[in-house]
Amino acid sequence: MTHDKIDFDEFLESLKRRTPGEDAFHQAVSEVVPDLLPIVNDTPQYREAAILDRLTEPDRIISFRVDWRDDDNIVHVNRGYRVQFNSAIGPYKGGLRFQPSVNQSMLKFLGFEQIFKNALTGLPLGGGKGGADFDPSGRSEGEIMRFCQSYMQELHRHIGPDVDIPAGDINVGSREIGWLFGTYRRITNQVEGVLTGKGLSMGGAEIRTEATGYGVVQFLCHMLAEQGDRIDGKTLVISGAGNVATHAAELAIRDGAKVITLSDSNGYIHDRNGLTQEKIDWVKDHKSKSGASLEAYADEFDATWCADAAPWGVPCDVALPCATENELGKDGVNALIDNGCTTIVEGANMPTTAEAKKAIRDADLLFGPGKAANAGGVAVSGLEISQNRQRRTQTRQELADALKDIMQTIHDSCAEFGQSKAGINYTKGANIAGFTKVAEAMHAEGVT
Ligand code: NDP
Ligand code: 2IT
Repeated sequence: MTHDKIDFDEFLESLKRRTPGEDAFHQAVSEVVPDLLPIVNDTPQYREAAILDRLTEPDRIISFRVDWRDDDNIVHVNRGYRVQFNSAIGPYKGGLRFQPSVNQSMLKFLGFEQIFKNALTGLPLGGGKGGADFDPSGRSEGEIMRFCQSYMQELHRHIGPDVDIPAGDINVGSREIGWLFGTYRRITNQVEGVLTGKGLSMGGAEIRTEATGYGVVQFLCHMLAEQGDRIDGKTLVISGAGNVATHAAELAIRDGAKVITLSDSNGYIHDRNGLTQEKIDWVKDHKSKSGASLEAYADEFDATWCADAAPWGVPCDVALPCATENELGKDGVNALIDNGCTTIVEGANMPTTAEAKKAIRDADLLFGPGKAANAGGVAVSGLEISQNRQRRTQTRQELADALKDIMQTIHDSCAEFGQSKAGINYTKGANIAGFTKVAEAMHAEGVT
């Protein structure tokens, strides 16, 4: 039993000793724990219950072999994972990512962030994340489907509508969720809402596809409104060309902003005329083809292609990093500031490096953290679970209204918990608002 106050450096050193080499996980913990320490150190029962040690150790990590045959009948072996991080407030919930760089550290960072994000939605959802080091790029539909089927052949043992409910993430969209869901149904003979992000024909929720990107822009609008400002007339630089980026661009344009970039792992396009709905639809269609590069946009429309680069040097008012973790470093932030950017809102999970965050704080930029700003996706996933359990469907309008309400509530909770004389610290607000809910539940259930 320890009642000692916790020192951050000692806490981090001990975590690093126990989890060597898990840099992304250490980064995520380092960004959250300093905001929580004042509360934990002032609450003896949290220290006595070792809340922080328990919150930074996953409930369990499942890792397994995934065998599959390519179109030439050659057998491949990948590693699949599910990190079931914390279920104090509800079943594990979080996406699946298929990317060659997937490893345990990456999924622990994502699962850890998901605990706070899910708590912020106000829905009873615990935190989890999963995926595999499988590279779908350049693979045929048949190959990706066989991979999904093989992955679910093991995963089905560990999930369930009251246990763990996965969804999509990078390279896992409604097509892959359909194959995963179909395999689960065939193996278990249960038609349960055990995955979210399903197509509408399988009980998916309207607006789930759009929800993350739309929610990011709604969160941005609330942040601007708090400053007496508005999105219309603003110029936006967005990274990514996937689910989050294209839907953020879509709503931003509808709200009167001008979006001038998108990017992928090959480079970025700079469209000085601004994206339109027609151009975004083209991007969605083009990027749905396995391995397609955004470079073709520059030939299709009047735009510049910048290979092997990120869009942070392009002048703008607002930047929305919506591709992947650590895509925006200190130099990128400084370039954005030099070119007039005043606001950064994270669409991706942890897209800004620790150094970049310091540069953002030093320059006093308006900053929206991913765990709050991109929570719209998992929030609508939560609504999809409810509608599946009740065997009903909600209309697009009902779900769109619910998403709007949830993003407003998340903004207001962050503003309340992050309020200071210097203004709102949204990161601190998100960390504390999410933590408070989870810590109360963890404390209430006791320790064995
Ligand atoms: P998608 O797979 O739909 O799109 C990912 C995009 O990011 C693609 O344009 C991809 O380019 C680009 N990208 C991926 N890796 C890199 C890299 N290393 N460098 C540069 N670009 C890269 O994923 P999502 O849009 O769903 O996810 C984007 C981010 O948002 C992730 O951080 C995810 O965790 C987060 N997120 C997603 C949610 C969702 O509902 N989908 C919910 C909340 C957060 P390319 O096509 O070349 O690979
Ligand atoms: O990072 C995320 O919040 C997601 N990938 C969505 C998770 C979900 O369960 O909808």
